[in-house]
Amino acid sequence: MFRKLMDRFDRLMGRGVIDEQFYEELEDALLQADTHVQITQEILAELREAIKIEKITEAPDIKARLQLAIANRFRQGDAAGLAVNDNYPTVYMFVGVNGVGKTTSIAKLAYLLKTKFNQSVMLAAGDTFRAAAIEQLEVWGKRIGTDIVKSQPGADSATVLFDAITAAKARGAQFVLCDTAGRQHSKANLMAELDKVRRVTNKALGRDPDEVLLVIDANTGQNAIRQAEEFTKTAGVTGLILTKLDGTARGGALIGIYDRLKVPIKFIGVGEKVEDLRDFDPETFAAQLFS
Ligand SMILES: Nc1nc2c(ncn2[C@@H]2O[C@H](COP(=O)(O)OP(=O)(O)O)[C@@H](O)[C@H]2O)c(=O)[nH]1
Ligand SMILES: [Mg+2]
Repeated sequence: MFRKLMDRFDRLMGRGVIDEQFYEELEDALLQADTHVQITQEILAELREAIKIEKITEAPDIKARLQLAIANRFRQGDAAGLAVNDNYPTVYMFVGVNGVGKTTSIAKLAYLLKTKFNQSVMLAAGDTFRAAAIEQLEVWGKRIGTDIVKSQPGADSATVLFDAITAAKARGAQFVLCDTAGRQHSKANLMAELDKVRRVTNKALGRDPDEVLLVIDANTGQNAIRQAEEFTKTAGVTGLILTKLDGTARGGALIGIYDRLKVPIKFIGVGEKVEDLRDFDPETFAAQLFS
């Protein structure tokens, strides 16, 4: 993701001096990767200070220190993992705008829960907006071997989720993963509908969904942050899933996302296959940004 940034960094280091031009070009490179202006300033300030105090002079050390400065902005306290409720089923709702990877992420998580943790999973085809969306989830369900609760296209999404939770209770399924229709965060009525879905979930479950996971396409740059802000305000988002990190040059926007939203990143998506879901770990993540 930061290949370009690093190429530039290497060229800069080839000049052999750490001067104002070095910092200016580094600033430019960070901004081009869509890093927030203020975060860019923080990273540069940390790097300047470290170079001075720790007396760093060698290029590889400066590079490592830059990576650390970036990794430091991905730290999110002790927010790792997903909430699991002993009172079955644990319910996760997936929200986000169209095409970000909600349905694919549901398939990936279902696969992970099933294969790695040996849990029984129920899928809820809550994206009733298009017939293709229901079919897509069905195909994944068959492939992974999980039950699915669905309805007709155009049916009430909240009802599907209610039925899925009820069915999961009856069958003793441990997890319900709820798909929802893509929503533009700017449309107030759709956001209100999302709130209704949440309330219905509450009715069927006796509590809020255990996680409301906002799926964000890492390629959307600063717009990803705006989506996240809006959804966090309206949909009670508890965690983020960042997708398509396998092909983005704009991931800089994600640096410092926790500082701004206080919503932790739970998983990252690195491809289109069910195996392509990874835990989020700041250090590993920051290291990958440079590979
Ligand atoms: N390369 C890549 N593609 C992804 C990833 N996650 C989802 N996609 C693709 O993005 C497209 C939209 O995904 P989908 O799950 O249907 O999005 P939804 O509209 O939010 O449900 C599909 O072609 C997926 O295969 C990812 O992590 N990496
Ligand atoms: Mg979908």
